[in-house]
Amino acid sequence: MTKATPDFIHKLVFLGDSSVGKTSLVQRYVYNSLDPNVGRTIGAMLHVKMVQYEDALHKLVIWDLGGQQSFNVLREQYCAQASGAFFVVDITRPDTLESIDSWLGDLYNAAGKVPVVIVENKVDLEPAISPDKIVQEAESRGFKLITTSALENRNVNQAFTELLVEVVKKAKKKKTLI
Ligand SMILES: Nc1nc2c(ncn2[C@@H]2O[C@H](COP(=O)(O)OP(=O)(O)O)[C@@H](O)[C@H]2O)c(=O)[nH]1
Ligand SMILES: [Mg+2]
Repeated sequence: MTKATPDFIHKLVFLGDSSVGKTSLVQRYVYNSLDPNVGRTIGAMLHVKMVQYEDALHKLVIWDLGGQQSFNVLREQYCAQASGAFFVVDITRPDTLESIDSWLGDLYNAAGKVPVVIVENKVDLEPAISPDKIVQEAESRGFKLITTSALENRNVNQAFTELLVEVVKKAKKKKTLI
């Protein structure tokens, strides 16, 4: 078997409050499974996925933050050198959208202004946040927005594609891909 050598490597980080579904989204995307007993992650877990996009092989190194996410120092270390980030919202919990500024502050301090995709997760459940509010939040910041269900495997691949597209677009602008 030939070993695939990636043309590009991107660090993608998952941001968002506890229990919004970060680990479930990663599990679904990388392993196409959902461990029903997925516990609260301790530390940070790295997962790797190779993706072919625009005639190049991209290695996605996906970081999933664990239980100590409330400590800002750790958050910045976690975000360092990130190429892009997901901000995950649980549509049944309005407070998970309110925390966006705190998460983005840490991301930008650590990694600069990298692309962000807002992920509205748990769309299989009854929403407690008005969709308009999330749209407005995304539009005002120029972020892509995608609705997902890790449970029902809805739009999970698309979320990663959206972020990869944005990351590649930004890298091209900086001419680092040429
Ligand atoms: N109904 C529903 N539950 C979900 C979904 N995604 C995750 N969950 C559940 O939400 C809980 C927290 O998920 P987890 O991935 O551990 O969240 P994390 O703390 O952000 O990593 C678990 O019980 C998951 O099974 C979803 O799309 N729909
Ligand atoms: Mg987790």
